[in-house]
Amino acid sequence: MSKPTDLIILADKVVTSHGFSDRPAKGSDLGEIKVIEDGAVAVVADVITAVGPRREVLDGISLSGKEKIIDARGQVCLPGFVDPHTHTVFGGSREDEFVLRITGTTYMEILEGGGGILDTVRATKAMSYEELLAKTRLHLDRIIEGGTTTLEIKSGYGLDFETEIKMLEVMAQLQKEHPVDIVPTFLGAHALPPEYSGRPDEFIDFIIEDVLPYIAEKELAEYCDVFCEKGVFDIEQSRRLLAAAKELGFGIRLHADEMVSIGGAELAAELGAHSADHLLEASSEGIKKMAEQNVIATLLPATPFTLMKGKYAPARDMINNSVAVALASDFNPGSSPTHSMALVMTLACLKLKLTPEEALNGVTINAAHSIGRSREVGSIEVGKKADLVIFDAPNHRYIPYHFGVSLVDKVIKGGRLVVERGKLLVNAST
Ligand code: IZC
Ligand code: ZN
Repeated sequence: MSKPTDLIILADKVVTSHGFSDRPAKGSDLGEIKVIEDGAVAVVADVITAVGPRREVLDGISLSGKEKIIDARGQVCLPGFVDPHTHTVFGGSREDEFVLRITGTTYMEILEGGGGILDTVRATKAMSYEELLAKTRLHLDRIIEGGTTTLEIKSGYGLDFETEIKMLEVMAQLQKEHPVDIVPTFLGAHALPPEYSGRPDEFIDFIIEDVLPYIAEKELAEYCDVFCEKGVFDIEQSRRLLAAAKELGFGIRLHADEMVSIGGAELAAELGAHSADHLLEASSEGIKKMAEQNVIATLLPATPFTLMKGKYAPARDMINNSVAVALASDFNPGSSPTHSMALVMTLACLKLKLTPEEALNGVTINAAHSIGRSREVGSIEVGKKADLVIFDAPNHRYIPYHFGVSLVDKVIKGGRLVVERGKLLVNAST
């Protein structure tokens, strides 16, 4: 006998991709979504057991009278957002750098001058584990209130053994206690620390020999990433690090071709990376190779927006070349101080010229593919985790259109109501 239903959500519209759990949505499929009018979702424990028109769903289940009903008529129900690229664990903030950039200093000039990432490294080192945990917890509260139910988080503000591990341990602890799901990535090669000045190869050796094996043994990260960029780590250093990481069983991803075209997209394809991210300057050859090797392009339009670059990733070229496009916030204290995936959808529409449907798949199912979670989350389909968001909106297009305020009313994470009227409930943490 089937288990009794625990939760039923009724919504004016249930909007989701369908059939892209095993392969990402590419080409014209990126715009494919299902809009179920007068829809319902049934949940047993933390799993979706039925989704469809209200009458069909209600007729298909036997009601015990004990199930909780969320009546979201007049609203839209979407899958929880998946954010596949963030730097959410960090000390301090960088509003002074924000002002410097407005007045003409570039992001890379600030980094070369010992600020930027290195500023955050100093602030992160200065915080105790408990302080960092508390600060990150607050960010996660706001993140889930914005409708994100799964996110990737990178280390990379330690650049030494102790602080990198401290960051990853903060993630592990919050995975246990916070309702949001975290996918941890090790980004030890995020910048060259001053103590290795002029010796980047030795720093890469240190990461490969002293840090990576420990993280692998303790299972503190699933992915390994590198800031592969002119003036940071070059192609050869990135290749060496990522090849070693792959050998140890990490999935690999890269910050690639963000500022200068140096062959990051090609390297991602060569190494069979899961995802290459940013890609503003990716070559057409690199884009073709990514398509051939099924590397996901994770695009982060809030970053060139913040950096006032006036240039965005060639999303349409990628889509036309059958590269799977995902979207992420790049939440970090420097180049993207936002974790709003609704804003990312707006920027994807206005700057990358994606349709709202393409943007929606970019922040849900393709984002789940970017971090290896497409079988569990990213769409409202039977068997998937009940991670759902209810928006005060008449339809899904309204969400990127009406920007600058959160339209999130409720968030259901693993079948539990954790956000109501846009606020995290006090008993939401475990
Ligand atoms: O803190 O500036 N691009 N890493 C690479 C970042 C941005 C984060 C930061
Ligand atoms: Zn990043």
